[in-house]
Amino acid sequence: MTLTANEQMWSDLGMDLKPHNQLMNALGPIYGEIYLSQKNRPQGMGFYDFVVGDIHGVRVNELREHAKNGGKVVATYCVFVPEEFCWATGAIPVSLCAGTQFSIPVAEEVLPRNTCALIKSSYGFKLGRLCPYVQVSHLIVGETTCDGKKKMFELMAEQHPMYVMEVPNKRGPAGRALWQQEVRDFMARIEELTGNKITAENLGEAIKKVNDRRREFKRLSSLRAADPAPISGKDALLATQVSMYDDVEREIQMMKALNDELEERINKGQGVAPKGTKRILISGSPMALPNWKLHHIVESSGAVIVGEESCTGSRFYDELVPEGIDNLDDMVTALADRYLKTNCACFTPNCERLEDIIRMARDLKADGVIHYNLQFCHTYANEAVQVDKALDEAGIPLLRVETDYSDEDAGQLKTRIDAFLETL
Ligand code: BJ8
Repeated sequence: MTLTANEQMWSDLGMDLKPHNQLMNALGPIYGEIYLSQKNRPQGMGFYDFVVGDIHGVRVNELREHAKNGGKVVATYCVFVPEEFCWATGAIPVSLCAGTQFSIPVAEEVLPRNTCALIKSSYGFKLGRLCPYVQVSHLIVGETTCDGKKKMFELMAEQHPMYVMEVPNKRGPAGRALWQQEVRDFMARIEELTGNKITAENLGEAIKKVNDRRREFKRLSSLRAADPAPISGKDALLATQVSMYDDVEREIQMMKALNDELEERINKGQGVAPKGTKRILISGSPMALPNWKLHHIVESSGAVIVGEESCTGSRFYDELVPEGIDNLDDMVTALADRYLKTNCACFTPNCERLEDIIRMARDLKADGVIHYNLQFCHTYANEAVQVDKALDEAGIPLLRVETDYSDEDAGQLKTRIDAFLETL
């Protein structure tokens, strides 16, 4: 049988071609139904359609070429991992997909079924040899954010070179000291992997670049405050998901062009849904590519999503690393402090997240918030009780949903979301 160029590449990367082809064949129609069926999309989304159209091809090929030329690829699962060290040393960081039901059955042969879908999907991609980004990477970086993840990483270490960063549970002086050391240890590990030294100069450049991408995402977020909304929540989510594994400079360009176009649309009063459409803020667990389930249901019910308080949303871009520091040690300290501001439910207490949700709901003029919880994620499920209380006090309507990646509960979710939208 003759292999296509992509199939040859996947085969060279040691992937299991048969199930992988099934995954690729399934993705096209799903994308068509969820994304391409939308009306009034910004032209700037054409780039993201192109990326998803060859999701395991063109970018993987770039990474492979980079590796052939002696470069390193560092795969990550969490926004706690400081990607700046990778860019500074010429390594390429890629955030791994963990958002599909497809990779879960193989994971459930090993992991307990009552584990969160994100963990099972991540593990299944490696175990089933279904993800070329995992295969092409020289190192996977995990973190101790939740118990399920850290135990899964021990198993994954049997399959792939792993490095795990310890994230503290509290942000006090002891937690900060631990994190400062963890960040420095990770920096040393990246220097060792790449054979390149981190200097004030190359780190300063990397900080500026990643901040520039964050600035474009912050700009996108503020543009989404317009009514009518200039872009759907689905499209904004997709741009975020893709930029987590794409080249940082290309993303700055693409996002800038998209934002310029959205600004024009706002000036002309154009949007993706009529003025006055119900506006929803999503808050909670991250939605790793290609998890578009909740956004699709909400927007198919006639509302528009205007923001995501999530690691595939504001937690990815809100905080900038301070620039203009010329001493390497101070630079690393400032960088570590920036990452410690990630308001993940793994922290106790995590009051800052409650403040973020309320601020975002107000800034984006959301009519209501949907709290998204991946089933079996205890940190977010328990924190949702406090989110409920804080939003109640702030007079912001909230719906709490708990789901996974399967379609089994889609009908039931839609009924609940329709009912919630009616009350707004
Ligand atoms: S900084 S949210 S990306 S840890 S959903 S695996 S917590 S059981 S993903 Fe996360 Fe980093 Fe925090 Fe963000 Fe565990 Fe919960 Fe699953 Fe989770």
